[in-house]
Amino acid sequence: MKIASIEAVPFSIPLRNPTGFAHASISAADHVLVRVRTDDGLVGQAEAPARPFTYGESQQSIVTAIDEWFSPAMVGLDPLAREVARDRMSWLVHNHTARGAVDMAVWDVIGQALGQPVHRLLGGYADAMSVVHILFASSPEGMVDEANEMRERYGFGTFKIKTGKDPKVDAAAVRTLRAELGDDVELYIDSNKGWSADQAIALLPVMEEAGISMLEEPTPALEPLGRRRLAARTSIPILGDESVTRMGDIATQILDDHSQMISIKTARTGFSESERIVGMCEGLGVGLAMGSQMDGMVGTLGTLAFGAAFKSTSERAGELDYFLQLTDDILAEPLVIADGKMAVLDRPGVGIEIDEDKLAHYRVDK
Ligand code: MUC
Ligand code: MG
Repeated sequence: MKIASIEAVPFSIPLRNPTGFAHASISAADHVLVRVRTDDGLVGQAEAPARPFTYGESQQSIVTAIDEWFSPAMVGLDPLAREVARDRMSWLVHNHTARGAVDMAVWDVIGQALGQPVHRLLGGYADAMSVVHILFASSPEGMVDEANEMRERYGFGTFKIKTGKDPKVDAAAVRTLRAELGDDVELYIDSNKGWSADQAIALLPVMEEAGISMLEEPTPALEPLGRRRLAARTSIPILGDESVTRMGDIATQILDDHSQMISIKTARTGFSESERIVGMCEGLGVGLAMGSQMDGMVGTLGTLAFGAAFKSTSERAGELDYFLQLTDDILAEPLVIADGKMAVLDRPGVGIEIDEDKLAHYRVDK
């Protein structure tokens, strides 16, 4: 079996409401469906989300990177030669989500070829994951209403509060959510690097009082001393996300004590690189969380397959619900969240089945 071609299909699905966070906002899911075809007729698939503010990639740059670099590097390769694939793709610098999607689509092929779900091939630890609901910044009261509605409808027990714009508003949101939701829900914050170290330090009493479990990207990663100063003043672990995208960055962040936990996003490190990150973090005694790159349903299936595979990635709730923000999706069968959990699919590969009519409708290249 050989990889015969790789196709990159850009598509765009409007969001129900614009998603805003510290420095950016999006109003549509501008994603790319990556399809790896083999000479014996298998098709592996994955989703690459364009996130210019995080990785400097656009929908067009993802398509170009795949057409011009990743595809020539991979065509002709045996999909099972994973280490050769990893080596070839590692020389194509940056382009995180393009590389991540090609890697996941190759794993989808491998699962189909072996007749096994990818979550089993990777580790097969859990058959479901708890799901986090992300509360994007609105008024504190608006967030409470949303959290209560989502808890009622889907059974969520963990909420991530998007912060990082205005420390006063952030403090009010954290206090109000804890007071209104009670002590039996887990709350953590994600500032997308929006606070200065001094602002974050001044907010620590509020975070500690409210029992916030993790501080995700509180301050700019490119100011390592500020981050280390913050970390030294709190027992709440700092969860490294967009500042820790590669193995070397992760090692540096952990050893310099800028991050005490690591977010794994399969959208940016695929399955192959993410698997190594799991091993490195376990060895260093650092906890893991499955993050979302604001994935649609196809990307969410990748996060779920990977997160459920390992003990250390399935123990805490994963960010598996961003697709609820999209007005529609290209996955044929909608994903289900019940009692705060999402169950793995028991199908060969990642289990992605695309609704071709919807893809034809939302694709932006034809
Ligand atoms: C998150 O966890 O930060 C927002 C920006 C980004 O890169 O990912 C999202 C969610
Ligand atoms: Mg984040």
